[in-house]
Amino acid sequence: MAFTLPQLGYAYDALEPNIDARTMEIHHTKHHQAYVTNLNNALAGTDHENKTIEEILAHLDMNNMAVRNNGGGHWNHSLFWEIIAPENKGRLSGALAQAIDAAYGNKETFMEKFAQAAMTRFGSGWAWLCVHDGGKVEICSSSNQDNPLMPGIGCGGTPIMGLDVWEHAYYLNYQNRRADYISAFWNIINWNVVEAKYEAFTK
Ligand code: MN3
Repeated sequence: MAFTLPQLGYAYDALEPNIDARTMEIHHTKHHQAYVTNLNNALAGTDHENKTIEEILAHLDMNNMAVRNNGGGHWNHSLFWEIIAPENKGRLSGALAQAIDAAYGNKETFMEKFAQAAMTRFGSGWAWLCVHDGGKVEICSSSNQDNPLMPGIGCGGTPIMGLDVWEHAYYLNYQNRRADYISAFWNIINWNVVEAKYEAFTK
């Protein structure tokens, strides 16, 4: 089964002014589509062809750059589209809020640390909020299209929230102002989805 580009649950212009319509359209139809196409090409005829993307990433040969870059790209963007929404949906609450308080003291400190991880990722990459077995949460970041599901990335756990800090995610609207893009991200998080992912992992 070839991988396919997931549909978004909102229109390209629905996230404005936080993320502009042109960025969303190019990001989805060009960048993410290219990861899907290139991943399918890289897997064609191999014994990975019928595996889930999570299985592929968990047992990835990190020297296989085509699958590493494009498999990561496909998984990362699929998560990203899911955890953003035209306006904040829900609020940080429940078991996830408790886990964040346990790890970082309070929501404000968590947001600062997450923004710092996104800001200090040099070049292209992602900032993550991950959940570990037992429910502990951890912020980390990784470069390019790597993610914590891959072997040896160094920030274990399963991402339940991710922020794309590649320039292609923000440059048209924000140019070099990554900090402003990160601030805007807090306006469009779908906390209901992030919390549901936390609860699905820990139940
Ligand atoms: Mn991207």
